[in-house]
Amino acid sequence: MRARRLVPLAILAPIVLAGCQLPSFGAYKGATSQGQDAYKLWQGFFIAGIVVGGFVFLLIVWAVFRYRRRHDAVPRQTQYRPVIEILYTVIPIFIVAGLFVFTVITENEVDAVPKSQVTIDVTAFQWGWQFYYPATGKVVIGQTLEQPQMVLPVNRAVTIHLESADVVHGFYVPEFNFSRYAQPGVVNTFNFNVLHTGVYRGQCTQLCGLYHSLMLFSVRAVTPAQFDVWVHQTSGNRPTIGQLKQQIRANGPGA
Ligand SMILES: [Cu+2]
Repeated sequence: MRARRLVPLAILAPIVLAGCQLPSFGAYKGATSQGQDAYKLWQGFFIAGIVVGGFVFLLIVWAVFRYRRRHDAVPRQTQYRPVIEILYTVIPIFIVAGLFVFTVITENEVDAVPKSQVTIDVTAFQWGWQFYYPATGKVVIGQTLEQPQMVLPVNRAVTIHLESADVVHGFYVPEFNFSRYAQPGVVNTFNFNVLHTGVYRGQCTQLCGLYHSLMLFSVRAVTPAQFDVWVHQTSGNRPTIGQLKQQIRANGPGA
């Protein structure tokens, strides 16, 4: 009888588990090595959640059927089960401790700033972005609909110094699984190791005023050779942050 009940489970299990072969659980796989670390942590958390949630769900279903109402008889009442009580206290503590340890390991990997070959100073302002390359003096700047583009090389460590010229902004690149505050007077430093060439959209994630929703940018990852050519091209006469802010105030967003 028991064995017969297990047959549907044995059929269902591979089908359900097969879905777990490529589980992204709605997250980006990460176009940077740091983003991939965050992605792996996300996967681990999600699988842990499925295991715990599935176990709790099975217990609920079991209790519902095992102790459903029968002949108005009160079921046998029990209390003080030290073994079970210790288990349901200790196991969750171990689960939380495990999640904590993996989180700390991932945070240390994502926040590590080893020496890099490329440095970019990113300044957020109302409402746009400036990307400054101190090695060559190259500047990219643009507001709202101009969507300025930060160019960086793949397969090289790139260090970003992020700050704000006015209020708090958020520097967010979804495909990097990465977001940081851009704060006035505080420089946030982090590294990107981009793995694949391509264009990745970015946006401000901190409500920062009238044209916050238009505060967009993109990141273009190119080969190191292409980057070296690009970063040595002169950027020409670029407006300053102050000029762009005046322009937005006078004419609204856009070029
Ligand atoms: Cu902003």
